[in-house]
Amino acid sequence: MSSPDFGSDFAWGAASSPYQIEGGGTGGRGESVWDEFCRQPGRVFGGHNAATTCEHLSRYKEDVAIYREAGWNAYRLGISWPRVMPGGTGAVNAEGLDFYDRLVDELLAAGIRPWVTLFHWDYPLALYQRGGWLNRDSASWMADYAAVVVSRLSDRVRHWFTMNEPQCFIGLGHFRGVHAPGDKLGLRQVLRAAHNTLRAHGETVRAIRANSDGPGIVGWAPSGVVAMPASDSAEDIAAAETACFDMSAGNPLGRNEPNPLWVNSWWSDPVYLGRYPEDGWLRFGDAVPEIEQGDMETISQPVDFYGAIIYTGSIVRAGADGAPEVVPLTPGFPASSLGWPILPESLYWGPEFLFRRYKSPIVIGENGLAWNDWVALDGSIPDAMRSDFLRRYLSALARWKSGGGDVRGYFHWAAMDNFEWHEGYKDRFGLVHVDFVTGQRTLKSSALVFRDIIREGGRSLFPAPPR
Ligand code: IFM
Repeated sequence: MSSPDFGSDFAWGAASSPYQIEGGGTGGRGESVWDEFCRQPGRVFGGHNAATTCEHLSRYKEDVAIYREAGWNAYRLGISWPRVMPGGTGAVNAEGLDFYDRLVDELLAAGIRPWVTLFHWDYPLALYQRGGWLNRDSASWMADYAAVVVSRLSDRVRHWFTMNEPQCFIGLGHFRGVHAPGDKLGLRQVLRAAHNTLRAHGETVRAIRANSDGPGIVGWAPSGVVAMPASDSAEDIAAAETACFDMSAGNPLGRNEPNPLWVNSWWSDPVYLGRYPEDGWLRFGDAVPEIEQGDMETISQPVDFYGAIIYTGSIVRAGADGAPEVVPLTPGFPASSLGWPILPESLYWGPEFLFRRYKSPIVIGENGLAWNDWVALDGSIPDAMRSDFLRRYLSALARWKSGGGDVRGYFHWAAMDNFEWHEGYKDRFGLVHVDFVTGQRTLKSSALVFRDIIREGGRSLFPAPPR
């Protein structure tokens, strides 16, 4: 295996989403399901909300300047649908669209390529009131909105994600009810909403291609279970690969998760292979969605990359009959402040298994660490755990790349500390520290480590540290 060379085209950067950083219900933005959710007592930790958050809306120039200082050549930003179209469809809020126009210009002037996500969970409340993702029209609502954004920005923006983690806004938002809109629908309705979400992705891909001013590079950003083998034996590797995609009730990941919809194949087989996985179809029985003529063709519009979102995973071995079996983590196993196990090899095996099945270049859409960082007496933010996390995870990715893996970009989550949905502000994910009282931004130590990695093209990352 040679030393990794990520190449000069590799996208190195960090990610954010509009609702989590923008703040300010001003500027003509319409309400989203998250505004309504935050108002409901008990929904969000400490009663926090995103009314102010990072004030990125007014401080975006300062933010782009610090991103530049951090050495990124790319930045994954999201567009707020209700900021562009306050009612979800129809009238466009010129002030909202102008904001993204200026942001894109500012990024380009700083030498940072914008990778734009069209939908990152702040669903327009007005559309939810019209049935939301349960309504078949939701697919064209999203495509119409996307067409407006793409028509305006595609003379400068080349890279697009249609949506971020449908597994979360459907699974957590419409099944488990812990995210907005807080619904606990039955499986049949959840699968219908998921199907419409997939149709919306496909129609949005079409809208991007049809309205682009230049050649667009289009993908999406799903999450899903990542299993990594307990050993290098062929049996354990096969068992881990099976666990990533097998929808049968015998899949230990599919069974133990509260939501079997985290298994990758339910979402990604339709997009990349043009069909739902047969074992999932059997498992869900009468609850499966109605498929109309043309739906699968819409959903499987060709895309250019797989924007994998990977934070953690499970260790899996082959059981007595070869079937996957989860290896329990030892007591005190390293974990983030949110309790997510630290498993750097997920950034080797996740891309490996996803690429084997879908044959699409990988872009790491998100990867990062929640931690309770604070400002030290000397004014620095010595987040040693995040620096170590970065080196370990990126080393695993470098090892995959060195072995021939096709990875085109890495976006750390998050660009800056922000509103972590129902967890409020108690955990920090940023490379940039934000003081939520004064608004002051400071690069954390990990941002400097990341900058060094970027400057040397990742060459110090190899070989990967031991598991
Ligand atoms: O903050 C979120 C982000 O919005 C989507 N992916 C996971 C992150 C951490 O929970």
